[in-house]
Amino acid sequence: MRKRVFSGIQPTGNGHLHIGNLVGALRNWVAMQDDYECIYCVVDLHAMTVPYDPDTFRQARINTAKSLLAVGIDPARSLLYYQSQVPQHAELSWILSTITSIGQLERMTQYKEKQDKAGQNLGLLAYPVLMAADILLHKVHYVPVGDDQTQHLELTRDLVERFNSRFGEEFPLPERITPEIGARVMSLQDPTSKMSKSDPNPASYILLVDEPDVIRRKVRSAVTDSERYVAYDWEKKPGISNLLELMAFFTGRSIDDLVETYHDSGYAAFKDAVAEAIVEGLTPIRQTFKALDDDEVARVLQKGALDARQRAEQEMISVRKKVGLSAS
Ligand code: AQP
Repeated sequence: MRKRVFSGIQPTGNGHLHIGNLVGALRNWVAMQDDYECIYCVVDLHAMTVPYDPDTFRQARINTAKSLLAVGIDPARSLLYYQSQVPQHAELSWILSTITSIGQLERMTQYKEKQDKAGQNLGLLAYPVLMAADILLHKVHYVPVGDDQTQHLELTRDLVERFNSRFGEEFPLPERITPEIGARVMSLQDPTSKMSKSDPNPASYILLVDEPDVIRRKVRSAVTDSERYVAYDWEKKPGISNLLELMAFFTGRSIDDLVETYHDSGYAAFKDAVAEAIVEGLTPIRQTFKALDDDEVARVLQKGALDARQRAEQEMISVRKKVGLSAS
């Protein structure tokens, strides 16, 4: 039997994804379809934990779903659906919340970072419990995520151990899969903080659907340093190191090879080369995104939700029995 993989992505903002999402997570999502049974989810319930506009949320959810299809998630091979259309996610989250310590949730970096702009809502605090439920609902073995999700996955693993010892063996211990290069793509405007789609400054991120000229402008304005040579050194040159990692990803060349080529080229020429590599890599994704029809995409995700609900219900029968909630 093939091992199972689950991962989710939020339709925050207008739902468009950035190259951090692609490099840190989505490239693994696509590659894993060859060897694993993959389950991918647009986690719309998660996205409601920060301020959002209900009138544009439908389109944001569709934009995220279209981005996943455009990068190569294949619904014929992988299960793809909206989290809100599979109510077992919320049910399992409630059960897990009863064995979660509030102190552990309050220590989560993401909670601390987001509570200023989101306000201290209970959903934001409970976010990692819902994420644990997403993963455990499908009893998966691997979770491909970026570096920023390490803490949340640790909590999931703690909950597995707590649940299994309190109620009996139910969930396997999931493992995180993170790329060696690009696990944390940094903001172009502040290379010490991660690239994020809810950053108010659009120059800080490159979207998968950004037009070539927009990409060139954003890379040209990327914050670097006052030196003149290209080198890979996260401590002293975070801006240049970030660009090197991006170029390595989009060209398939090694960092050492790139440093050798661009060491003395000057920052302007290096940035031009980085921009062209990104433009070339994103063009087919942007074109596929534009060719997709919203209604057709909605139908694909509804079909995914139907399958996911059936599978989730099978899993929940066993969970309900263990916690004393079985129907008979
Ligand atoms: N900058 C990043 N570098 C590498 N990986 C990243 N991921 C996100 N940002 C980076 C990975 O993308 C997946 C989906 O993330 P998400 O949208 O569900 O949540 P997030 O981590 O909160 O992403 P953003 O862009 O920062 O969204 P907002 O601004 O809405 O909070 C995850 O696997 C994540 O690791």
